[in-house]
Amino acid sequence: MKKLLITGFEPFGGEKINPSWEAVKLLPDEIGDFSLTKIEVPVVFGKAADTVIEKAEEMNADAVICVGQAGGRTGVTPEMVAVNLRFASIPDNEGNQPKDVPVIEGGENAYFSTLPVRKMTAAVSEAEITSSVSYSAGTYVCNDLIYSVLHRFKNTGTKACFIHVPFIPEQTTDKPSMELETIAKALEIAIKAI
Ligand code: PCA
Repeated sequence: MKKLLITGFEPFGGEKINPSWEAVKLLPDEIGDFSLTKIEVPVVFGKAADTVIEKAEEMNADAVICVGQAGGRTGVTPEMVAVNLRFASIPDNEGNQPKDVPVIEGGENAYFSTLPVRKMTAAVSEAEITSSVSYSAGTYVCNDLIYSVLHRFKNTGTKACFIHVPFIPEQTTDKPSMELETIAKALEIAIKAI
């Protein structure tokens, strides 16, 4: 079987849970051709990437999918691109708040995802779960993580992408949300489409 590292984040920004890790935890240990390794990642610039890269190297992952919360989005949104920019409007979980500094000094301006995000999104939409391709993962820790992973595994057999997911109903009264089980189902469908 092929090896997939799938990651979710710890809570941040005053939230008590992060639907990304909650959904990843619900996934079966095998999906399609992949056996899954799941880890929870800190919401800390640099540390998130170090954690994921170390694990992906150790297990010699064929694919890496990082999942994160994008509060306010209505659907499951695979990210097409990551940019070499850190700009935090709130501090990360260790108090860092970088403003307009690169993720990697001298790195490419941007990287495209190396997993088939358009195909993955289409499969999720076909199952009648709200989903669209996103063209910005922001400039916070999620972008930082996927930029670093794409940089590290450029021109290797390890393919990667990021998927942002909405709040779950327990987190909000006035923002869009999606049931946790639906988010997990969407991730499963996306993985099957790779
Ligand atoms: N979402 C944040 C960081 C952690 C998470 O789940 C982001 O979109 O950058």
